[in-house]
Amino acid sequence: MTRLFVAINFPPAVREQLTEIIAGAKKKAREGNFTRDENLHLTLAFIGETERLEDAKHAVEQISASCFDLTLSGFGTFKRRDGDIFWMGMEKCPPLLDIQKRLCRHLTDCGFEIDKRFTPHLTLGRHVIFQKDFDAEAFAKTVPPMTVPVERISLMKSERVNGRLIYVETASKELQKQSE
Ligand code: 2AM
Repeated sequence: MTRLFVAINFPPAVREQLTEIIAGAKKKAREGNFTRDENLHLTLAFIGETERLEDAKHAVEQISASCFDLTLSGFGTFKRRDGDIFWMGMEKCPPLLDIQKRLCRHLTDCGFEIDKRFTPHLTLGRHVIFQKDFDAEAFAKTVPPMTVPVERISLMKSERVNGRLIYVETASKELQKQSE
């Protein structure tokens, strides 16, 4: 069985900036498991445990869409009993919603059960407990929005190696350049 998900990965320069943001957030946190630089991604669809890697590859490779820009902006938390999920948000992006919807359709057509609800977010930390005075809105004012070109989507394998979470790209689809 392989644990799979489809994601947008970010170029090193963007991950570097995100890692700086995480360093700032860490200072305001009492506890937290913050995302390592190489694991920063935006999940488009979670497939979960499957033996049908080839079908998943096929669904991802079928996607035909154009490159687009995504603007990362704002922060928030999903409340959890064992510490919150801390995330960076993004500005409204119709091409992102469109590609996510089409991807879910391809995966469903291939027989995968996919949760179609999509709350676009980039997870920066899990099990995070912030100091009482942490204010996500005030924190957001210290971080300018960041525009990122999206040129491919990736089928990712999630593995634990010696207790460490590792994500490996197993297939990808290049998006079309606007001029093509
Ligand atoms: P997230 O961090 O963007 O919330 C790989 O495990 C990725 O798949 C995670 O980063 C998570 O995305 C998403 N994921 C993991 N488990 C999930 C689940 N049970 N349902 C939906 N998405 C999940």
